[in-house]
Amino acid sequence: SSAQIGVTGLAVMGRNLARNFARNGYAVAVHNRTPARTHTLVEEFGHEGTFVAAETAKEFVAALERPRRLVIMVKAGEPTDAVIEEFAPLLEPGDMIIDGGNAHFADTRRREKALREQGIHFVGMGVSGGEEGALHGPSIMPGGPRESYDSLGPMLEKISAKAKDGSPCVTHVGPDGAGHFVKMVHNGIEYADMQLIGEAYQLLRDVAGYTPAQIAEIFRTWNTGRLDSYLIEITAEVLSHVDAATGKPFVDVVVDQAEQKGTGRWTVQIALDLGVPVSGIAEAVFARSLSGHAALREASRGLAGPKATPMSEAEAAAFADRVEQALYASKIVSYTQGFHEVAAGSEEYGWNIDLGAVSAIWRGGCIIRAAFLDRIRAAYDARADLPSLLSDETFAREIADAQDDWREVLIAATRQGVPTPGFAAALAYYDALRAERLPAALTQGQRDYFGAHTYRRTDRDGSFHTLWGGDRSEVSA
Ligand code: NBP
Repeated sequence: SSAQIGVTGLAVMGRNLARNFARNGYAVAVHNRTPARTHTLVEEFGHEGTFVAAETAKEFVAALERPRRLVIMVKAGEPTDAVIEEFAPLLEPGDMIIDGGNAHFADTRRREKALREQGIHFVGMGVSGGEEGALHGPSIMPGGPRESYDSLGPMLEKISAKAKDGSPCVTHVGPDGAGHFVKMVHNGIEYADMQLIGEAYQLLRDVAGYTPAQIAEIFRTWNTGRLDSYLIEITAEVLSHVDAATGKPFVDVVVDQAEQKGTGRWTVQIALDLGVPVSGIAEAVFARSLSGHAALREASRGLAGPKATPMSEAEAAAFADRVEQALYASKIVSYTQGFHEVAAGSEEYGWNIDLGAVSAIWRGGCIIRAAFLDRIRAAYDARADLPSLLSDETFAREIADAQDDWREVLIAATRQGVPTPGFAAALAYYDALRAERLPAALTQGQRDYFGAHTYRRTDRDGSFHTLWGGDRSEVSA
């Protein structure tokens, strides 16, 4: 028993995570259901560090020093349960199972509870950054029992991405499913970011008339400012790429139907359960789903749209600046919504999640890494119980400065018939939150009319009902 950590499940993610541990000086036991993967790993990368190849579950467990730390990196869902069932009987109290897959946090809660009864520490660990991140440093979101972090944390801190200030992009997020919950919301925010960037691209193309190559340059410029982020950077790369076979912009030869694996959808489903308005994330999920309805889109091709009005060069340049403002303001709103969901999940499940720490570990390694997250961290550092990111003075001021352009962009989009569900949902959320009065008062009146659902009054405590079918007098309910 010589390995400090073990990884089972050696597809792209597991293999790279195992190599990352080994490159950082840890002896790593490696195992995979199909042993060929294990041998390939050791043959190809054995020189990078100390690997202990195990063919069977027994060998694997025997290779680990105690308390054992066993990382599972298999397909989420049933395979994870299968692996836990195989290994748990071989473990002893105090040992640790760490699930680095994209598990649903409810599954993580169930598994943590079952394993706790056997004295095994179960750590649901969100990992972001794709295969490159797994190898060079991902953002890591471990949940599970606090004490497991005492021994696991330092190892994770070593292999994780580092933020610009050098701090590791990992923290103990909270008990049981907290880590996977936060990873889920990370992915939801990622969907929203990608949708907003997509809308910006489409506006620059269809309203301003720029080519993909010109838009790539615009994104490159944006990436030197407050939008500086991994997603903006790769957007410029994708837009400037030319298809070798046709000589056309790559983006024009790709089928425009976006796929999804499910974490964005979960974010919205859970938000609905928690009653958190994540309209921007929901629009991003729906936009992908709409894009995939090929037959429906085909059937709708001939529907009427507005007449196109081309822009002059000067108008286009001014419009591009406005789009940057709209994108930035919408981004603030989607992060506001995402952090609201994390706060609501934390409250519902008693996780006590530190929102500032969450934004700090997203600064490096993960897909949504961005300079922007430093500002979110600063906002929560200044006030840990911030009711919403929009209540932070800096963000409020930035939106105040951006809002005229944001509205202009949506007017232009509407006039030219360019769909901008993300920008529009973000602005509607902003306007609704700041509104003095909402039509919800009318909704309450309607509900009371048809269903005697009662309402509260602005001037007195209590619940009331109007006798709509009678003399319309009011009674206390
Ligand atoms: P996959 O999700 O493609 O899973 C393949 C691995 O699962 C192989 O090692 C396979 O073993 C193993 N496996 C399966 Br499938 N069923 C099994 C079973 N019943 N018992 C034991 N092993 C089983 O791998 P991945 O893309 O490396 O992702 C691993 C995890 O990391 C997933 O949960 C994924 O959602 C998550 N994740 C992925 C990314 C990413 O960018 N790809 C990012 C973040 C998180 P075999 O070799 O014997 O078939």
